[in-house]
Amino acid sequence: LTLERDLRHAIEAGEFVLHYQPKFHAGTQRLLGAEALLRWQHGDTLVPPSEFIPVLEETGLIVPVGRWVAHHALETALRWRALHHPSIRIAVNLSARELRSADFVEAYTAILGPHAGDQPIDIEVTESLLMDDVDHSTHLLDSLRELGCRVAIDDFGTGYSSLNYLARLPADEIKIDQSFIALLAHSPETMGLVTNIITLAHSLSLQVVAEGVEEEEQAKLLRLLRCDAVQGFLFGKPMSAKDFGARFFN
Ligand code: G
Ligand code: G
Ligand code: MN
Ligand code: NA
Repeated sequence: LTLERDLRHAIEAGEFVLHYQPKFHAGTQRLLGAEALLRWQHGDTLVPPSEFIPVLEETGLIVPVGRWVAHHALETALRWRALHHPSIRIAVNLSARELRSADFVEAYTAILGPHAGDQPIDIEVTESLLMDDVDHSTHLLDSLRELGCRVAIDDFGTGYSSLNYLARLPADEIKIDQSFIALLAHSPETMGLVTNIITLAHSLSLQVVAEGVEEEEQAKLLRLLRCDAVQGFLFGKPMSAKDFGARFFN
């Protein structure tokens, strides 16, 4: 496959880039951090993740690429902290394949361990990924938290986690999937559901982030519901580090 062959060369060729989507405190709208999202600069085209992440996962290339992501996000976070924003955090997404790699803990300890005392990197994992093997996942997430990373459950509400399971997970935050936020202002059922998700999360001492906030009305409702943080096109799309700096650090 041409795609696979091209992806094999993409790391050495320096073709991967990270874009950063800002995340804000819902009440004060203070900038809290960013989510790093992988892009592939292949020739003249910026290839979106939906077109190449499945291939990286199938081939196992996601393991070295994921480590590049962690390393690169760390460098960006350290630079931003030193120059512009002393408490900014950057979250990276982890796929199932990476969590199951034999040397996962060693590899992440090597990258993030030196900053464990003042860790700027957080981790996002999906519910379905964790459900595959709850005991092992719990152990891995504990290791990441020992490195000072905050752990977020991504796309929350789209999987099948039981309450019992959610209470046991070593997580710091849930990110409510954007499909719920899209319906928030138009569906009383969704409004009820999101209200209950936030109450439940807070009762378990989990912070709540709303994803995919596109309209002012959604942001207003989320503030009313005491949602902790917001992310979405209303506040900023994923953008290059340069554009992020120009927009938020001036
Ligand atoms: O912007 P958006 O199209 O960037 O991202 C699409 C999906 O790709 C997201 O749901 C995200 O989980 C996944 N993704 C983006 N960057 C990374 C990455 O660095 N690693 C992994 N494993 N997934 C990523
Ligand atoms: O990791 P995760 O599955 O949460 O990936 C986030 C995805 O959501 C990325 O593809 C990102 O570009 C996209 N995204 C972020 N904010 C918005 C938004 O406000 N609206 C829509 N439609 N997509 C968004
Ligand atoms: Mn994510
Ligand atoms: Na998500």
